[in-house]
Amino acid sequence: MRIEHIELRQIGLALKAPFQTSFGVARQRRILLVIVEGEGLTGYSECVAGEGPWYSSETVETARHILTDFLVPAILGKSVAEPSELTACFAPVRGHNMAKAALEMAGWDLLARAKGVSLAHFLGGTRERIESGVSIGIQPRVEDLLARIEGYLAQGYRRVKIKIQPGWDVDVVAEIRHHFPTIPLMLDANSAYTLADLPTFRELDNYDLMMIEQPLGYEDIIDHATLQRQLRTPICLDESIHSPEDGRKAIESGACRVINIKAGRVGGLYPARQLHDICQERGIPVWCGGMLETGIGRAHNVALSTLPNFRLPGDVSASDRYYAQEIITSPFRLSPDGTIPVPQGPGIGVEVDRAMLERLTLHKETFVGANHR
Ligand code: OSB
Ligand code: MG
Repeated sequence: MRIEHIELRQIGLALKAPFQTSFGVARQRRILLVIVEGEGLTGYSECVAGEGPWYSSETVETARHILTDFLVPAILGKSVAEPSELTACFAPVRGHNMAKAALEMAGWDLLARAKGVSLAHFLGGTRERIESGVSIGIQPRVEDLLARIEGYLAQGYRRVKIKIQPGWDVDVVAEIRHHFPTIPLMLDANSAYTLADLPTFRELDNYDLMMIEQPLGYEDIIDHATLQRQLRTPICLDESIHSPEDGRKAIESGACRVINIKAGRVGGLYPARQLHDICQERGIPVWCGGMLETGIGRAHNVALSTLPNFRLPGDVSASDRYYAQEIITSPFRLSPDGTIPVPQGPGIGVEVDRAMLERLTLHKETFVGANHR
């Protein structure tokens, strides 16, 4: 497959409701999409970098810079037969995993379409439906959180994750458990705590939680291992795992018993699958994280979640979870049993609504390979 044309397109979308985590509040999103063309086919992906460097050091602007000046030139006009070749082309660039992943994932979509197979099948996935969980941000009041949980459970979601931060933790969890004693419940701290908060974690340990996600530093492994030794509740790492090797080291040092896999965080679907395999070989279950994706990023997450060691419901919720407007023509819907069907068409298996895309576009840049108009 010759990479003939690459487009970087930024769209603006309003969240249905503000999404608050320990690192900030999102209301309005600016999202960078990557559209790759070759041999009459088109591949799509979504960069998960945020507007500001709060979840990780990358932003929409750093991703745009790295893509424009380094990653696009590394593959434009070249022939690519396998996705692993993209990973190899990007390897000289240190860091910037979200920028790399965006282009790599568009490449996977394009190559799957060229083979006429679904992305899930191309990845080696084994599921036709994926189990869906929901992530709920910090709310103004506990009553608001309880109402939201009730609403999502009624829709069928199989697992509830709530965001926590100092001051919004033990009391909130106690209140949830009072109203919902047995729901599969987990917490995500997004690195808001330190080992000095051990007493808080000891209390949280009593609430039958599925796991606590990323309690400590965003690049830490050592302190997480210290914390995990003192808790029954499994620790799940998100921010700290930037590569398959990070996963191996975290598991070997006892820093976690579960890993959240986001292709954007580890540099693409190829490294995401390697991380999945490393976890599987070591008996560590994984689940697919989310980054408030539109239908395009969601489609990639659904495909990734079909790999066999995605054994826990992920943060891959229905398309209507975050946005009123949709950029794919058949949005992902939750079945009453709390699963989402995996699209079977070629590539990501969903069609992009080009008219809607145009309407939402804030900025667009295109790159054309040599010997091609
Ligand atoms: O830590 O998993 C996270 C959203 C933005 C940044 C980081 C995270 C999240 C979520 C939402 O938890 C997951 C989703 O897309 O539903
Ligand atoms: Mg997280």
